[in-house]
Amino acid sequence: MASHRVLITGAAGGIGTLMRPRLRRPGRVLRLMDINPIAPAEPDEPVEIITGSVTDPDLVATACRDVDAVLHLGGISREAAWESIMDVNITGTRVLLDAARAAGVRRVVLASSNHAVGFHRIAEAGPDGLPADASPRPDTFYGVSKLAMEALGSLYHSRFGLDVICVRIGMCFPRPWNRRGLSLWLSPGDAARLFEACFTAPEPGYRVVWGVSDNARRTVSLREAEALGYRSADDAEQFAAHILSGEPPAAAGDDYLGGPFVTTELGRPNPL
Ligand code: 15L
Repeated sequence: MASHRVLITGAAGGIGTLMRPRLRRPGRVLRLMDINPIAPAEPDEPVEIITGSVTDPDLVATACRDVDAVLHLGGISREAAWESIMDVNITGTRVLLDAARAAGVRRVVLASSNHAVGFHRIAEAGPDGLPADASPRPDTFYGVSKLAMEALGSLYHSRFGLDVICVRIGMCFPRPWNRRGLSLWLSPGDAARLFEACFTAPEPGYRVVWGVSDNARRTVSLREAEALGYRSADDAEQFAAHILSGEPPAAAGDDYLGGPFVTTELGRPNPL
């Protein structure tokens, strides 16, 4: 599918900032939207900037106009009070999908999270890693919102035929920084490769895939993402010696995919 204009919500956030240079393509315009300030366009950088909330239907309708694909990163990216999670992550996703449908956008990529299934035990993940169709096991209100996001994506696919791909992101940072990261890291380069596969896969319909690099200690499956055309080029193992030399031997939630999120207090912002 041609992606001449791609809307990225949450463009000023951690992953949005990492993706901005990496999703640049000849002939493509990136439309960047965030409630927080977005760095202005570099000379000759083909970007359009929209400031405001994903919960604002009029603004999101404008943002979706003449767009080929949406990468929906906008939202709260950790545990928070139920009301704000519900408003920004759940209502925001519904507003986005509704605007995309009304504007005739063909494809939407939703940033889901490992915390949708954070209460799965790593030991039960199986030899290929936990599959993307593992049962819902949220670890926080945040995790619940990511399941709701996936459910909304399914609904808008079934009702209106939108292609919707939900990417359960592991940990997308410039480099892994703790033991969990050795299994769940999604390198910025791999994130761009995966999102590009999501934009270009022919007729994906509705999918849920894992978003991680092909880490030696990977605990989740890459089969579903590879079926879309994704090929990881990175592995967190190069950081293992450094990380393991500095980290205490055991941490809360170590047995679970969601790690420390499984013990965090519900509704209270947790450290990332
Ligand atoms: C997430 O879903 C968060 O968005 C990210 O900031 C990390 O905290 C990550 O999960 C994690 O599992 O550590």
